[in-house]
Amino acid sequence: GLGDWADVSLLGIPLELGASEAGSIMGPAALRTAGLPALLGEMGYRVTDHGDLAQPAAVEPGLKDADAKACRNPGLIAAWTRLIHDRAYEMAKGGGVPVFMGGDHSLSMGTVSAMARHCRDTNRELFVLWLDAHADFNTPATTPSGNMHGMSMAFACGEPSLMPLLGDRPFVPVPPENVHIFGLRSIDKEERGAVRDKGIQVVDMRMIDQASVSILLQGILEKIEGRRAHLHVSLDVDFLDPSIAPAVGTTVPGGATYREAHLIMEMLHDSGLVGSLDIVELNPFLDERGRSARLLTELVTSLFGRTIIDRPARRIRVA
Ligand code: 4U7
Ligand code: MN
Ligand code: MN
Ligand code: MN
Repeated sequence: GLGDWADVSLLGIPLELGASEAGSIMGPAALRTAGLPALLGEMGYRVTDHGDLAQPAAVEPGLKDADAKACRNPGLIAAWTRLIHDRAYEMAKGGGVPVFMGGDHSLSMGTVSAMARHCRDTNRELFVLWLDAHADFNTPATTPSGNMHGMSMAFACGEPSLMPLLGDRPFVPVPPENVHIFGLRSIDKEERGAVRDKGIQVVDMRMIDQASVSILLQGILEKIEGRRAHLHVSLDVDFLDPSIAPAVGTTVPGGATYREAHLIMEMLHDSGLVGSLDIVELNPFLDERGRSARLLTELVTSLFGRTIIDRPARRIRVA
C-alpha cells in the first residue's frame, strides 16, 4: 500500500515494425544501458526485469484485404499485439507496476488493451495519459503512412477495423473520455475529426504555453482522484522537444522542455494514481551520446519518486 516500496516489473519490447524508421528495436537495450533497472533498485523498489520479448512469427491479421494492404507489417503487428497483450495482462495480475520498454508505439495496442482487461477484472476505471506530439488516431482507412504506430490510440478506443489484430482475446475498450492526449502538435486531417467526434480529451502545446503544464495536469489528476482508477501513462519520446531528446524517428519541433517533463513526472508520482507505464519510440540509432536514453531514465526515476530534496510525497500506488 501507500508508503511501502512497490514492486516494479520491467518488460523489454524490441519492436520497430510499426514505424518506418528502423532502430527502436534497440530501445530496451539503451534504457538498460542508461541504468533504468539499477536506478529503480537503488531507490528501494523490488525490480523484476522480465527481459525482452522474442519476435513472434507473423499471423493472419484478420483485417479486411484493403485494410491489410494499407498497413505495413500487419501480420507481424498482429502477432506482436497478441503476445504483448498476453504478457502485459499476466504482469498486471502479478501485482506491481509494469513498465514496458519499447519499441515503437504500436506496442501500446497490446499494453493498453491488457490494462483495460485487467481493470475490468478488478473493477477499476482505466484512464490513459498519452504524452505524445501525435494523436495516434489513424485507421487503415485514414493512415497517410501505413505505419501502425500511428494507429494505437484508435485501436485502444475500439476502432472496429483494427479489432481482428487481437485475435481471440477479449477486447475491452478504453472509454474515449478517459483518454487524455497531452502535448499534441501534429495531427492529420482525419485524425482531427475522429478525436473531436469520439470526445478524446486533448491538451495541445498551445494550451500548455498559455496555461502551464502544472495547471492542466492538475485538472486531469483531480478528475481521476478519489475513484477506483488505474492511470496508464504512455510516454512517446517525441512528446519531448527534439533539442533534449533527438533519439526518435518522428521529431516535431516545439515539444516539452526538460523542466516541464520533469514536473509532469513529479506530479504523476505525487498523485499516487499511476498503475503502468509505456516508454516508447526511443531510437538509440538516432541518439547523441546516449542523452535521450539517459533523459528518459531520469524521467522514469522522477515518476517513481526521486526528488531534488525530500518531500512528504506519496509513493506510486501498486495497482
Ligand atoms: B507516433 C503520422 F502521418 N500521423 O500516422 C502517421 F504524421 O507513435 C505519424 O506518435 C504517426 O510516433 C506517429 O504516420 C506515430 C504521420
Ligand atoms: Mn506515439
Ligand atoms: Mn509521436
Ligand atoms: Mn514517434
